[in-house]
Amino acid sequence: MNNKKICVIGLGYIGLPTSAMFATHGCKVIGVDVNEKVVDALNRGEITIEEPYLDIMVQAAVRSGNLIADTKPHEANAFIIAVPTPITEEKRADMSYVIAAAETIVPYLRKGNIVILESTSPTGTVEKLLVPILEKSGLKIGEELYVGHSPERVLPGKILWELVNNNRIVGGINRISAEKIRDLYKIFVNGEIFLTTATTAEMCKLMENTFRDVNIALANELAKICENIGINAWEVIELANKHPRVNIHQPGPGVGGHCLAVDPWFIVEKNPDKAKIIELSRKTNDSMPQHVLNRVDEILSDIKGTKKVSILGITYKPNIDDMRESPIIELIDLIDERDDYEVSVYDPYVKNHRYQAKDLIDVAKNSDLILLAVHHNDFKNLPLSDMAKVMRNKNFFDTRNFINREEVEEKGFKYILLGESKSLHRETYLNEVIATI
Ligand code: SAJ
Repeated sequence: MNNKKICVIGLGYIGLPTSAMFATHGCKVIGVDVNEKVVDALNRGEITIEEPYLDIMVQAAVRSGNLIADTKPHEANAFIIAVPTPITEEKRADMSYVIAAAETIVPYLRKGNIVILESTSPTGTVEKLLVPILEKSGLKIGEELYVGHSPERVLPGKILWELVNNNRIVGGINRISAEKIRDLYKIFVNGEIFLTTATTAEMCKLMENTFRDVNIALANELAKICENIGINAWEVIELANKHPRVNIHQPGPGVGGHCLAVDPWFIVEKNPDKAKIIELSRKTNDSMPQHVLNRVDEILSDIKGTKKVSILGITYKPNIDDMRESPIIELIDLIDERDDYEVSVYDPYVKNHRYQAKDLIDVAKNSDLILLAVHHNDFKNLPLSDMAKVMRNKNFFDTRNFINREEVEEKGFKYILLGESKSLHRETYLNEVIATI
């Protein structure tokens, strides 16, 4: 058991699990949030976000007396800032929550304390934004107050497992800060902890998500190219990835979430003349909802009057309830701007969307096209026959290569796949190739 007292600012997707983790490892944790509802719920042992097993862990932590919530910070040994860093309309990092969090802890800082920024931030945030605020405490930074950045790296849906087992980067404003922060995380982290400077740690975090975004952009570009030249991008990717050093990612209707669709812009913001591939990749991924709509236009070009599109899935990725930056929301907005379309959606994880149908049959009523937008496990076995019965035209547009083509066709649908030729059917194409050899 250890007797550390930790104050976590921000009780969201990262702050709450991190608080519960420290608390169930024997620390006294004060979780701080400006939202009273979140604070009250936590003090009752309840949570306001969805993440597997988090409810059980939080309940145990609160019952043990090790985790309490408040709207104000308390004195502690360590302060962890885990507040959002959203993006503005101008694609710049909105640092107002980080600034506010840093300012609220200043009166509570004491000699020997540690301050850690976990929020994903543009490079230079710790040294140029955080440190000047913390200096108001009168403490000598790096000697009396240890400061650094340790970015979260966990995947929504697997947060608890990844918090413990992922490797972690700790960037300090000096070596002693990094070492103190490492020792704190060692309380629950089983992965390796690597030490570096604060600015390097900030860039590592941004590049991890940028790496993924750029690779998805490459896959999306490939999808568009394959549609033009009459081959199947998914097949290209599967076969190319047989190479031991190639890992092309998956195309789709766009990239969402609060990380991949946001973080690359933080690099562009600080390096507009240099970050060319990064910016183009962002724009490529952002172009996908419009590209999907262009394909819908083609598929339904023969239909006169208002066309109805039924969208399956609106979250930013499968098997979670998170809709932040979801490209499907963008797609729905684009369809909304058109007078010739009607839209209905069904997502088992989402309750109150304005177009939400009550089930898979309801969403398909009078529809001209089923558009599989998110590959939730729930969509593995669709009631295709019953859906077909209530539809006006039986088109199935799979943007995730998720649904079995033969099964869909057997039920009388025309199957269209994102990243595949518009004109040539795959088998027909293969036959043609065989015939010409
Ligand atoms: N996507 C594709 N094609 C792919 C992979 C993903 O289109 O091949 C799309 C998804 O549909 C989704 C988006 O990308 O819309 C992002 O999903 P994701 O599962 O790749 O990542 P996130 O945003 O949920 O979490 C990422 C993770 N980063 C990396 O894997 C490098 C996670 O570890 C980070 O902690 C998180 O960002 C974060 O908070 O930064």
